[in-house]
Amino acid sequence: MQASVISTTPFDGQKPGTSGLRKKVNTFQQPHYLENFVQAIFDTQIKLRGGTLVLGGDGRFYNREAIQVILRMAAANDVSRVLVGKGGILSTPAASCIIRKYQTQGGIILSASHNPGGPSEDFGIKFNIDAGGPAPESVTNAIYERTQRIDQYQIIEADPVDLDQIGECRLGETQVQVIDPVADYADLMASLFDFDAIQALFSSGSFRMRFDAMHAVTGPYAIEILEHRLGAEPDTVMNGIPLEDFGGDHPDPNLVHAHELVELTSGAEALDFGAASDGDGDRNMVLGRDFFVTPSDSLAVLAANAQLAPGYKQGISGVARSMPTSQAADRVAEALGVACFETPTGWKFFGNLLDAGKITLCGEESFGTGSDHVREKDGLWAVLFWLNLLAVKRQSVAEIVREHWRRFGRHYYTRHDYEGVDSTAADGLVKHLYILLPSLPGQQLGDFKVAFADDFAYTDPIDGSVAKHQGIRIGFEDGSRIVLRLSGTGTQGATLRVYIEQYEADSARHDRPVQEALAPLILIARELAQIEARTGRTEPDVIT
Ligand code: VG1
Ligand code: CO
Repeated sequence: MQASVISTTPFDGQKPGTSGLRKKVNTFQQPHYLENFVQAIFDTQIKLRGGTLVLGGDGRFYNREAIQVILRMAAANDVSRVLVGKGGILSTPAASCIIRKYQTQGGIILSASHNPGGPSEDFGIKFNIDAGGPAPESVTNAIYERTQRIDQYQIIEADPVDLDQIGECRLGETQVQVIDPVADYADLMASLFDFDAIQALFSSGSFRMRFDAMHAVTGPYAIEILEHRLGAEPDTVMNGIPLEDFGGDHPDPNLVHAHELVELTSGAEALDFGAASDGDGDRNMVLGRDFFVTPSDSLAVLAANAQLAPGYKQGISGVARSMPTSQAADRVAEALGVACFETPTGWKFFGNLLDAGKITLCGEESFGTGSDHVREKDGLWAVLFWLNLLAVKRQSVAEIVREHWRRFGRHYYTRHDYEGVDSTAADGLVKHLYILLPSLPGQQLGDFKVAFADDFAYTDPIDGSVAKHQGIRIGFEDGSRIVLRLSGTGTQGATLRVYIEQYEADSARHDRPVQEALAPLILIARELAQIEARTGRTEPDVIT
């Protein structure tokens, strides 16, 4: 079949952010917009010619149309085989699993993750390399550069592929396989966790849980694993049917957007365990009875208890956390005598460390936790890890975390997000801080003395690549920190994220309300950054 060569001109701003290219749906719907970006992937990722591509998305609005376009472009660009998820749907961690398991040359994932979906909401696309992880900056920069010069793309004319039937078909010379990714992913989970112990916990009759799939991609995976393989009660999975608009909500597993689950785990009738994941299934939130596990703590607890899960019984080689994530994991690494790495925000920075075997576990404060089993953060994996701990320890979530704090101390932690801020004001705020930074060390701010203040840069220990301007860190002598950075996943204006952390060794002081415990540092951050004066905001939009 002859491929058509279509003339095109570059679009501004096709630069991937923290995790791929994310824009409003109507931006992607412009003629040639998606095609230009996809052609830039094929032009720069030459291993895909003659190779195998994994393709799927989180099922949001425009997913199906985009899949059909990418399939016809893959055929025109000599990709020999495409593995596409049934219905065009693949969770991000399942895509990573499939890329690795079938030794493919990479994958294209269509997702805007936790951002809302629908005709006037968000869409996204990203490329994952053959190791299964999000493309490193060298690759995303090459793709971006190509989008700035692109003048044509290739596509074949063909009828749409039936995405709803498992099976094979040909599109030109390209073999398209519609696969059921749930089984491969579930098998991987069964190889890592003690399914017998979790099954026994579920059948004990004394344990009640819910998993909130938030009408996003994990529903089918969670139903198969939790209800079918592990014998959890039917209806353990709530909002389990993926919808194009996620039921009109933000598929963002935090205390604000997963409030239904929060209510189920609070009060007299509270469940023992609640968990949720996001639009594309890579994030997780873990709740106990009247208890919220901060993602930074979750990473630390999993690291400290890793050997209780069969997949990690040999122990861990090291851990990594993104820079704004609390230092709770650092203390565990120190106790275990393993390395702890501090990387910029975004999962792509963990890839080399995982590939080199330097780390086994990694995580981000933004509800992301994962390990070397795939190269993405993995929501259900984290939930199963917690279930494995609960089943083996026979303690409540709160008991496990409190015991952890008694041993390692507590890192009080919060993140304040100011969304949809005027971009010029946000840039001005960051510039103001850059100017302030050199004068801060040694200064006394309230009860806190500044130990260091910098514009975080990271040199990858494996390939020596350098990532600059990854956020502003202000560290105090007692180990407390204020971190500020602008989001790289938003689609409207700027989002300012302010991260606050304070260490408390004394277990008599581990039960304070978080916002109260951190109030002095929160105030210092607001004043230093002149948040109100520069953005007009007196309160954050989201507090996690
Ligand atoms: C946010 C989080 C970051 C995460 C990224 C992608 O990025 O802070 O930790 O890796 O989202 O997560 P930003 O630049 O908006 O702060 V997901 O679940 O969107 O793939
Ligand atoms: Co996500």
